[in-house]
Amino acid sequence: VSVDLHEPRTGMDAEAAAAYQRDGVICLRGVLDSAAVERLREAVAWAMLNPSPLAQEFLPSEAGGRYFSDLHNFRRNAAYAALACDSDLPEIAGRAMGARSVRVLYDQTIVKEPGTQSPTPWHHDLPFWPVTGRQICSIWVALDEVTPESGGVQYARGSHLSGELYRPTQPDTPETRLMRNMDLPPAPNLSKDATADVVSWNMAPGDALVFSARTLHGAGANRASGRTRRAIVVRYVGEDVTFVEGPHALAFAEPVPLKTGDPLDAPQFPIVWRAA
Ligand SMILES: O=C(O)CCC(=O)C(=O)O
Repeated sequence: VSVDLHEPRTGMDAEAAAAYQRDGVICLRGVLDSAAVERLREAVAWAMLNPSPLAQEFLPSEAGGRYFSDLHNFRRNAAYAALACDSDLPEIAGRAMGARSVRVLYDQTIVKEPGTQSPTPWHHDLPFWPVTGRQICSIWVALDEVTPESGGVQYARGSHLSGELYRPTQPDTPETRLMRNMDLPPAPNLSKDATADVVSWNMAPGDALVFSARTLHGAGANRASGRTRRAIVVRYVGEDVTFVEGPHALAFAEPVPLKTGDPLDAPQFPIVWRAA
């Protein structure tokens, strides 16, 4: 695969929204200032010392490197809450998706330490999640410099428009076999496809990727010696999104009091932005 490497855009304007709609992904420069980045680095360090019951180590300790994930920290940590609910992120999500109102779906912390060999397999997020609709996006905020060597996330440009859905990249166990969408076909490995139209970005701390839940993406190993790759990803939905009962790959700490077809009107999913 050849990856088209870009620099981030400078603002969430109409052109950026059109690019998000067309390509399924954009990268924005300087969404957070350095003080906010520092507060969130401290929050990630806190989360790694105090992991929630839904935290995961994606690698055995003897594998070398470390690939840590935690979920829903905006509900237990003020710095995460400020990012998810009170920063520029909700408005960026609303303008990109063309939504009139924006709710937080959840947040995820992803830390890939240097020497982590395992790639993030190609996938898209929607089949993991208990929702359906068009207005579903993630904002992946870099807390470190990100380059191809440190495992910058790669995206298949325009893949959100294909209409295809692929199974979650869960290990095959009796429990995961019962999850929704595990009967879908596996996502193609675009790293092996010379014709794939793949884009990625060189990012500075505070830059952010905005991408659709339908856009195929994956990431390589972190081969950058001495440079960890910390990110907080906040997932947002607009008003056209409804709930789908599970079980799904994405777990919530508390039961979600909704039925299939309901709007996401529940305390887990606060409204954080409305169009003027
Ligand atoms: O950070 C990564 O390597 C993958 C991120 C990802 O898959 C996501 O945020 O949906």
